[in-house]
Amino acid sequence: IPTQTNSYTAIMGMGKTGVSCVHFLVKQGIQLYIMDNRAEPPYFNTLQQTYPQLTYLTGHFDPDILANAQEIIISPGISLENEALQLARQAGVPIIGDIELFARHVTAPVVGITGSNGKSTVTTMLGEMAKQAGRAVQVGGNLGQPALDLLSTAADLYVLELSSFQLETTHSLRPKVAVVLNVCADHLDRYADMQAYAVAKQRIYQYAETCVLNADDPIVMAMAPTDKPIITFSLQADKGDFRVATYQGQAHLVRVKQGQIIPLIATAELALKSAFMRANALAALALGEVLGLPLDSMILILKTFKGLHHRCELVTTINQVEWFNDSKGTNIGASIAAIQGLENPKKIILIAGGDGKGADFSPLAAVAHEHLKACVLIGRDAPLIEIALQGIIPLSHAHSLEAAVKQCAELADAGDIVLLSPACASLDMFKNYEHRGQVFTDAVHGLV
Ligand code: UMA
Ligand code: ADP
Repeated sequence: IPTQTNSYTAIMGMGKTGVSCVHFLVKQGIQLYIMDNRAEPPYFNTLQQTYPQLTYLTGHFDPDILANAQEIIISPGISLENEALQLARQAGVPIIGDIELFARHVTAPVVGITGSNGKSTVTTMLGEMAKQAGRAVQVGGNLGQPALDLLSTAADLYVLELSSFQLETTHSLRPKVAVVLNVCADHLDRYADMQAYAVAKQRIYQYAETCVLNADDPIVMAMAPTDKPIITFSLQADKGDFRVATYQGQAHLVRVKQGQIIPLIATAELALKSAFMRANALAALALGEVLGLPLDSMILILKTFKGLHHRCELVTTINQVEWFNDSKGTNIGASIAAIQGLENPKKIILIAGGDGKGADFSPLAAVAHEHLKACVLIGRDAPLIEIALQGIIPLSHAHSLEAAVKQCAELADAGDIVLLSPACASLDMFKNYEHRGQVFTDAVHGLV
C-alpha cells in the first residue's frame, strides 16, 4: 500500500477506461492505487495478474485514500457526485478522466464528436472517410476502444467519440474540429436537468478551433461560440452551410458557399436513407471539409457505409415481416428517430423498455399514434412507458426479450415491421446494449 501522502495517483473504476489508464500510467512509472466499488469488477483479475506490484481495492471507494492522492482519474461510469469523492474535492485534489490524460499527451490533430445520438455512426463514418483519403487515423473513445489505447499507434489524426461523462472531466482538449450532433433527454439519472446535461456537452466547443453545429437543434445552436469559425448543417432547404436541397429536380446533400449551391451527393445514392442518417452524413461532410479530406473519398464512404451493428440493423425477413435490431436506441430521441426512419406508418410493432435513466417518455405518444401498430414492453421502466402510451396503441408486457419476440411474431402480419428500439439503457436486464441486441437477434432467428 502506498504510504507516503500524495505519492500515488488514484484510479476509480476497473472497466475498460480504468484498464487503459493503468497501462498508460504504469509505462510512466507512476505509482497507482486502483479502486472499484463493485465486489467483482470486470478486469480485476487480469489487472492483478499483469501488475501484481500495484495496489487494489474492491467493494467500496475509500474517501481518505482518494483525498490523499496526487490526482484522481475517474471512469465515466462513476459520477463526480459520488459520496466518496467529496473529501477529495474539498481538499482540492485534481479529478480528471481518461480524455484529459489523452489531451495532455496527444500531438496529432483530434476531432471531437458528441451529441445524444449518432455519435458512433458519425465517428465511424468520418474515420472511414479519413482512411479512404489515405490518412493514418485512429478512431475510438466512447465508441469502444479507449482513447489512451489509441496513442500507442502512430497517427496523424484522431477521431474521438466523447460522452458527456467524459467531457465533464476533460479540461484541456483542443480539438481541431468538434461537433455536438444533437441534444435530447438522456442520462437524467446523472444530471440534475437537461441544462446540466447540455452544459457538459458544450464543453467540447470550449477550446475547439472550428465548431460544427446542428442548425435544426435549438439547444445546440444556443452553444454557438462567437469568437471562432462555425459551420452548420441542417435537413431543411433554407438553412445550414451543409443542407438537404433540391438540385436538378432531385434531393441532394449540398454545400452552400456565398449563396451558391454545390451538389455533393443525391440522397438516393446514400447507402442509408433515413432522415437521421442524412443528418449524420451532413455532419461527417462538414467535419471532413475542415480536415481537408477530398470530397471523392467522403462521397465513396457515404455510398457504401452500411451502418453499425445494433443501429436500425435489419436482422431478417420472416413471412414478409421485417425484424430490425436498434438495441443502441437507448434514449427516447434515438427511438423516435428510428421509428420515423422506417417510414412505414401504422405497421411498426415496437419493443421498448429497460432502464429509462429518469427520462420523460411522453414525447413517444405522438410518434406512436402516427407510426406504431402496437408496443410490447420489457424491463424495469416498462410501467413508465405504459403510462405514456396508454389508450394510444395496444400495449402488452413481456417478462423477457425472448417472450417479447414471440408476442411480436403473433401480432405481426405480412408487410409489418418489428423494431427493437428500447429508448432505455439495457443494464437492468443485460450486460450491455450489444448483449441485448444479440439476445434479440438469436430469438428472431429462433422463430424460423
Ligand atoms: N461502475 C461501478 N463501479 C465502479 C466503476 C464502474 O459500479 O467502480 C459501473 C458504472 O456505474 C457503469 C459500469 O460500471 O454502469 C461501467 O462503467 P465504467 O466507467 O467502468 O465503463 P468502462 O468499461 O470504462 O467503459 C467506458 C464507457 N462506459 C460508460 O461511460 C458507462 C464506454 O461507453 C466506453 O466505450 C469506454 O469507457 C471506452 O471509452 C459505453 C457507454 O455506455 C458504450 N457509454 C454511455 C453511452 O454511450 O450512453 C455514456
Ligand atoms: P450514439 O453513439 O450517440 O449512441 P449511434 O450512432 O450509436 O449513436 O446511434 C444510436 C441510435 O441513435 C441509432 O440506432 C438510431 O436509433 C439513433 N440515431 C442515430 N443517429 C441519429 C441522429 N442523428 N439523430 C437522432 N437519432 C439518431
